Amino acid sequence: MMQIDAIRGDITEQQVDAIVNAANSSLLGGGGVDGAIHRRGGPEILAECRALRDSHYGKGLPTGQAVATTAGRLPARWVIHTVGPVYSTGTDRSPLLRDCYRNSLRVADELGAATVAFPLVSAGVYGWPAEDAIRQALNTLRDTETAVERATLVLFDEPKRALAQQLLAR
Ligand code: AR6
Repeated sequence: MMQIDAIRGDITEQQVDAIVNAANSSLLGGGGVDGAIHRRGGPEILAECRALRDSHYGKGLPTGQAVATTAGRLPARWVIHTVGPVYSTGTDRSPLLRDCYRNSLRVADELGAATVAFPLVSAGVYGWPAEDAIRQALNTLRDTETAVERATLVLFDEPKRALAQQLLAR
């Protein structure tokens, strides 16, 4: 069974096989996690993203899906780019949020990645309430069939890490 951890940290510093990027469907960069990954990983990642757009995703990567590139100068070997849903009070978009974690694990399996680090997808620019984002993340990681050995949820601040730890302990 996959081990699940929650730590406080910076996703770009994780020494794992693959880190997940909270991207947007353009795959061409942005702020938050996405900005940090491209800034620290260097131009190679963006070049691969452009090639993916040209070859497979002319209209962009759909919300909930995931695709991999190499990781440039980052310690990880791969970056798995996924597109979280923008939070909405009118519609329940949580199935799409869970798809991000499920599909990222599927891509990790295809790569043969044994260790994967996830940011809290959608919980920044995309406005998802942190506590629910953490619940969705942990429940989906726990319920997904995968050969990945360890998934680490990397939280950017201490209150979120503490909350995740509390939910994990249940
Ligand atoms: N390491 C770990 N977590 C981080 C880091 C980091 N270096 N930086 C931010 N966080 P966000 P989203 C946390 O906005 O909501 C981009 O412009 C942050 O505090 O990165 O899915 C993309 O291009 C929050 O808890 O992702 C898209 O347009 C969580 O990571 C859009 O933002 C996710 O915040 C995606 O928005």
